[in-house]
Amino acid sequence: MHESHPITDGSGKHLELNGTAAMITRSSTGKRLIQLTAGGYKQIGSAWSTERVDLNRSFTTSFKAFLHHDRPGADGIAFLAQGHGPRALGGWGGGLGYRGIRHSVAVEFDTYQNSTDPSGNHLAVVLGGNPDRHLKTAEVSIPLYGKPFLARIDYDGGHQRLRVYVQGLYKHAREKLMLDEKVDLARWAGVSDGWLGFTGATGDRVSHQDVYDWTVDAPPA
Ligand SMILES: [Ca+2]
Repeated sequence: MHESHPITDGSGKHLELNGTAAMITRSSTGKRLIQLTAGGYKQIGSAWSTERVDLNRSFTTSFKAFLHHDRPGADGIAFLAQGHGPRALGGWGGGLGYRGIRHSVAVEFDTYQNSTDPSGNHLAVVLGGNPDRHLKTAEVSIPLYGKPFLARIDYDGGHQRLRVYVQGLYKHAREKLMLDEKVDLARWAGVSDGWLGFTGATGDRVSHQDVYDWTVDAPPA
């Protein structure tokens, strides 16, 4: 096994930030986090690791997310493996910041029900940067909005299987497997060595959308 290394090391130097994305320090804890959107309307942010990952091999990544505001908000965030590069940035609102990032596989954490969505609290695997077409969706048993949660995404390069686990960040919370799909990351990204990271967006409703404690455990590309 290879070592797991944190991407958000405090300095943010291994990250490329676009749109409204910024490294901020949460005042209550002093913790550094990636703020994808900052509570305004029609905001779009993305954050990518500048270190590429071999998408033909297995990797594991985990992160915590806190999507919050003082009232019901939108639209959510997505984790992507993509082949465009560290400046990739997609569409706002229901596009979750990845609409139009064509060479990609997205795992969305969607907090607002658009017409093509099953609910306002779902996960989905999406191919080709088109959030109107889900390869697979899953209802989440914990709220994605208003409370922080932990997500773990495993990719089995040998069997081309993507598994997504979610866990609440409260005492005795248990990790649950939410999605288990066959998907060829390198094929959809259009490259062998791709970029991992996050997108997030707001529309007519707003949200603060923060990602922190992000680690990637992968062989070097
Ligand atoms: Ca949505």
